[in-house]
Amino acid sequence: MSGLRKDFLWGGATAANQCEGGYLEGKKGLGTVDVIPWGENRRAVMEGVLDYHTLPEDSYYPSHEAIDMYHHWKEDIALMAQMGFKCYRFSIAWSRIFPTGEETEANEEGLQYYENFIDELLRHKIEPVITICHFDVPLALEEKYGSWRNRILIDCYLKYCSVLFTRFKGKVKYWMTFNEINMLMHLPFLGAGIRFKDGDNEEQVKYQAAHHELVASALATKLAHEIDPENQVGCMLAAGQFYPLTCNPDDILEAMQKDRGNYFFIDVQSRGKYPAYALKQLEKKGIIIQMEEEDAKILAENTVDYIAFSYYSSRLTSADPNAGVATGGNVIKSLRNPYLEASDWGWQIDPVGLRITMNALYDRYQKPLFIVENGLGAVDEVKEDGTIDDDYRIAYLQEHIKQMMIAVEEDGVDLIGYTPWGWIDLVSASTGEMKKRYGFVYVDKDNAGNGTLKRIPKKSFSWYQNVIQTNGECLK
Ligand code: BGP
Repeated sequence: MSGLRKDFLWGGATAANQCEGGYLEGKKGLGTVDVIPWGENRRAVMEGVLDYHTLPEDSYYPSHEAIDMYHHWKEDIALMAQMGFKCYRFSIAWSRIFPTGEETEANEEGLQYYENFIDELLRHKIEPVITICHFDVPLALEEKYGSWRNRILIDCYLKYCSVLFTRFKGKVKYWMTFNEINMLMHLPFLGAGIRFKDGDNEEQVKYQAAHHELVASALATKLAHEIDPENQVGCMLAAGQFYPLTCNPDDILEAMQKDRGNYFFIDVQSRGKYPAYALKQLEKKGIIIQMEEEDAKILAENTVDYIAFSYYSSRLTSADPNAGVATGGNVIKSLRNPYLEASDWGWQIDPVGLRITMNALYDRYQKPLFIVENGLGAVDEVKEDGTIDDDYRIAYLQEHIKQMMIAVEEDGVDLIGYTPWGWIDLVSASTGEMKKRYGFVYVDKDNAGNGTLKRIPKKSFSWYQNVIQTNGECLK
């Protein structure tokens, strides 16, 4: 018997901007992600240092069509059902509900689209798990107010949340307020729609925006609980424990500080106040966050119910800026760990790191965890007979699930579920590519947007089906 909960939520994860497409259909407005191009300018736009208004006219924007789930949704839900999904983590495109973010009435067409989608999931007994904001802000709010740097975004966001909680009451229980909230510090435009202007103190702008998101998250949690006490609201962290390069105490300290840089957000969302180390650091940097009198109370009284996180890899750091060799990874910088293999994109593969990260999070917060992203981005080849043998992906997931189960069975971590990232191939957030594939289902489309969009189950499809069926007992 597997030690996982009987109602363990096996499933998969995606985000609207990376799979939906239909970027202007159904009266949808533009979102910040819709102006992030594929190619050499992508990174600078995501960092908020290149103004998207200045991009060449022939730029290609992968979110506009993505894998066109907007039109393929029934077929895609049928595939999830075939795999036996217990849940599906997806995001709602804010600008589909409020095209400019400031309408007084929600866009009925957008709401109806998601309602049909949710009803179809429920018909298949698949629990919807919703990310309210996954890297997208209505572009009009960015243009008019500078996105989350302005406190007015809190009201816009709450209006949006209120519509979702009311409309989907009784149908949706699991919510996450912001995807990878700590991404704001690393890719401010992707994470929070922050575009820097001349003369900006970038750190100041980022922490102010973070504060607004943290207050918004707490108020959304409050609202969700008021509208339906059954609602469970989670925060969401781009996780991955930092290891020290050596046992030099300076390296250990550096690893601790780096972890805090990420934990800061979750410390506030889960413990309800700015941690002492953060207050000291802000003071040292001369950053003064504008707060309203009631903010402390709001944060304290509305902490999250569970801790959701993505895990792709551990990270490695040193106090010596010249030590070690830099490597790729999910945006946050890391050194090369000689004990680990890496993916084709340089993301290091560390299944034991998942167990370590789960324990670190559970020790720190003592709240149920939810692994809402994990997976291997790889190049897949369609063989002549039309099949795809992604044994490398199966091996990656096998090892991670093994460690996840050890964390539950031997360490006693309370875990709600597991939703591997990109259960169906979709646009990569960091590179905008299609070539970097995560799915159990292949989608015929290339980096430049060519392809039939045909869905083809890979070898991992039936493998995962069996994992779910045996509640993780059989990983072969
Ligand atoms: C996380 C994001 C996802 C997703 C994933 C994989 O940071 O929450 O949106 O894209 O990483 O990253 P990538 O697509 O860059 O391979």
